[in-house]
Amino acid sequence: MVLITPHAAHWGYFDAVVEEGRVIGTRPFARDPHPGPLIEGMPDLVHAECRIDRPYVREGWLRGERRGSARGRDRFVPVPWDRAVRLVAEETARVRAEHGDASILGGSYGWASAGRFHHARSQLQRLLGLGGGFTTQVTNYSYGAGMTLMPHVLGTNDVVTGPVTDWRSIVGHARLMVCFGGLPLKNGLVTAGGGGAHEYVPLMRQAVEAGLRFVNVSPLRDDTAGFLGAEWVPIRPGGDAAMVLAMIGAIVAAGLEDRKFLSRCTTGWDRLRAYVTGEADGVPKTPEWAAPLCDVPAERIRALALEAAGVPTMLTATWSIQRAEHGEQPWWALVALASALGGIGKPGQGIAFGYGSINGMGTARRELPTVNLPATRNPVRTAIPVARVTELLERPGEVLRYNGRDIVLPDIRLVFWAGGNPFHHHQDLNRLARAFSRPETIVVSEPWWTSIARHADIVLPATTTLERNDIASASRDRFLRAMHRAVPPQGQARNDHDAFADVAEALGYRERFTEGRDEGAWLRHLYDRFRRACDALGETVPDFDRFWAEGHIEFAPPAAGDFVGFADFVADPAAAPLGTPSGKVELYSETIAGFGDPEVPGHAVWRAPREWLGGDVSRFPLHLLSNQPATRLHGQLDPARAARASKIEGREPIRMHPADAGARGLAAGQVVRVFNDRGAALAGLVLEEGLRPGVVTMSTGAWWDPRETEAGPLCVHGNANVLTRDVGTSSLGQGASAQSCLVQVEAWTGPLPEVRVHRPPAIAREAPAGDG
Ligand SMILES: Nc1nc2c(c(=O)[nH]1)N[C@H]1C(S)=C(S)[C@@H](COP(=O)(O)OP(=O)(O)OC[C@H]3O[C@@H](n4cnc5c(=O)[nH]c(N)nc54)[C@H](O)[C@@H]3O)O[C@H]1N2
Ligand SMILES: Nc1nc2c(c(=O)[nH]1)N[C@H]1C(S)=C(S)[C@@H](COP(=O)(O)OP(=O)(O)OC[C@H]3O[C@@H](n4cnc5c(=O)[nH]c(N)nc54)[C@H](O)[C@@H]3O)O[C@H]1N2
Ligand SMILES: [Mo]
Repeated sequence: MVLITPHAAHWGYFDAVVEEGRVIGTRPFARDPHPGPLIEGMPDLVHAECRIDRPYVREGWLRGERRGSARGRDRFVPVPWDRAVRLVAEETARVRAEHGDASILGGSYGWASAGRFHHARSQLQRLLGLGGGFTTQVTNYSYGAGMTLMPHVLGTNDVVTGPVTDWRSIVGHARLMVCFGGLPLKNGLVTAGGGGAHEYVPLMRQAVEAGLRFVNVSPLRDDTAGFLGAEWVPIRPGGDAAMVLAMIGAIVAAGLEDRKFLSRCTTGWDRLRAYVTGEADGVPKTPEWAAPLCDVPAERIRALALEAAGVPTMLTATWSIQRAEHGEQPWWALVALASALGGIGKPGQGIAFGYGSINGMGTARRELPTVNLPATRNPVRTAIPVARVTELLERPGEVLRYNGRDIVLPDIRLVFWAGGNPFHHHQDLNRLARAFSRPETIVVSEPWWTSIARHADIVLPATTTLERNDIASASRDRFLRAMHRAVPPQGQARNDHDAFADVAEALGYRERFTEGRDEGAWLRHLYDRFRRACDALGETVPDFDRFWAEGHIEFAPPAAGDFVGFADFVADPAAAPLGTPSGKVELYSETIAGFGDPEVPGHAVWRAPREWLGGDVSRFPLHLLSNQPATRLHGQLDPARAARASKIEGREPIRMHPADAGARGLAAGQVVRVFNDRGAALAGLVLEEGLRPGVVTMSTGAWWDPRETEAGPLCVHGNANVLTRDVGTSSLGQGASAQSCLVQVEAWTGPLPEVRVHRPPAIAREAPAGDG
């Protein structure tokens, strides 16, 4: 018998097709105007060979080998669930008692899966919060630098997270859209929390029909869809701030800055202007100054600036351009450019970040409540910016400077991760692995044998979403989805909530953790809260049973009226001030200047990154961009069909300009070694005309498969993060700076090592009962 059940993933809503207890296929959500192909990988995931079939404990850990041990290389010993639960409970209790609650790291950054009740990180933080607290992580890898900066500049992060000026407004009013980093279609495949509507392709087509001209300022031509007919400006990676400051310089030189807007709505223009004209430092930021930095011809920069000053212009940048050293600066400079153009708050104009970074940015929708597991209090106050995790483990007791504060790094003894993979998301993995040998115990909950599971001491096998009931709900989507359980738990996998409830029981607080509810009762409870919140806004939604039976709810988009970011503020800055100290757009921030870091002064500046093509390229002459994968979501779906089909000889593709390949005697389809002083990876060569020479791209997400070689550690599969540098964007944002990375590429001449990472690791025989 074939069963069809409603379900959802970050990569789209779908119906699961189930036969005899196995997921055999998927059908896209009927209401999705432009469903993506990644949902087709669901059967591969649920029934993957690399599912964790039961709980395990690392062999050496059982022998008492804790700090500085062979984590990541040891064998795993199968243990029964009750023993795994007891070990987790005893370890957390021991570490709390001996070292204090802050010595547990429970930040657990990561995307986990769609479905808001079984959201792994929320469940884990509930467990650890009720148990006494934990050191947590703030900000994110996506836009950590930008989200720390923007409250100083605009008093809000709406310009990054939304709501942003919507596409209807852009289509109706803009004539030019300048896109730093482009508007990559691949990024629109995913919606955090699961999305029912992929509307960006139809929306962009409307923009083309309306005659909007697009400019793609990016090293990669494909960052805008062919049908946009965009002009391609192949900028040097990391050069954006120079180009944008020079555009402001050209506008000022032509006397075209919008003085009325600048005086009504901004503060600090005089300071920025003095920097741009060179009065402040003797260096006028002209297009001729910027050209050798960003490697865009001066005339092109000037012409684009003057064009933007003459027609209604929308500016945007992807989140990626701030994921680089000094990544705060191009974003701040873009806010300044939008201010000089006077477009902020006007229909179809101004600035917003991320139209090309994720699905749902700029789709017309109403701001409605979402379904979420409410957070519990965390009694521990220590929080680190998420991307400083290696430093946290490396230098306990030392100080980390972040956003004007000094954070004293705690001494982490136990790490608990559920729903994220630092061996996917973090930079310089060889260094991270060394740092991960320092804690005494690592506990990981995972459905698959990902690299974080392989670096655990205690491994808890989690269900996938298809093995449980849940509700998908995303702030950037207009649907809400019932996620019906489609198949029984695979192997001994359990829901994070159930496993953690047992840990809570062993520690004496099951009732506080579950509040006496099981899965079904929780879903009703969360839905009812949501329904009441909708009621309060005058929005009627069906009761739980009807929602569950029908499979989804739709909130119709607003019938008319475009959303324009900052419209209220610009209409009357005194009546609707921004949340900045001055109430205006801060082109100069006294607060940031007061932090006293000469690298991050009070206004946007040009600062050259340490690794880029404008600097020393004698040893590593290629700039590596590790962008988001078209075939996956991060490390998720790497074992599924789309990602597998994209590999070359089983290796992750690296894209390179034919001229760079020719100079190295390399041919398409060949396996190459990509390397720098931090690490090396094998990859399969793809030649790409639409790539700026000197730049190579390798998408993130190939599971890390490290081997020791005479020349040092080698990832035989092609994980870009063995190459990236692990340093904060600056003392302000401390964001990830993965995009500032130089490498060299050469032919791989040795025998091809087997990629083993999609199979389970070495398993030892079952441990005799009683020890450990
Ligand atoms: N070089 C480079 N690195 C980057 C980036 C880059 O641009 N370049 N981008 C960064 C960005 S923006 C991000 S957001 C991060 C993403 O980094 P992550 O969010 O950490 O990556 P994912 O692979 O999505 O990790 C989610 C993990 O949760 C697990 N999981 C899924 N469902 C469940 C569940 O129900 N229970 C449990 N226990 N586990 C579950 C999955 O198997 C997966 O391993 O990567 C960052 N890293
Ligand atoms: N299919 C798919 N979609 C995703 C994700 C995924 O894993 N898979 N991840 C999601 C997540 S978590 C996030 S945070 C977003 C991230 O969204 P983004 O950060 O916007 O995505 P990226 O692909 O890293 O970068 C977009 C493009 O920016 C360009 N770029 C890089 N460096 C520079 C530079 O210095 N200057 C200029 N001008 N351009 C540059 C690159 O060519 C790259 O293709 O994507 C989301 N969407
Ligand atoms: Mo992200």
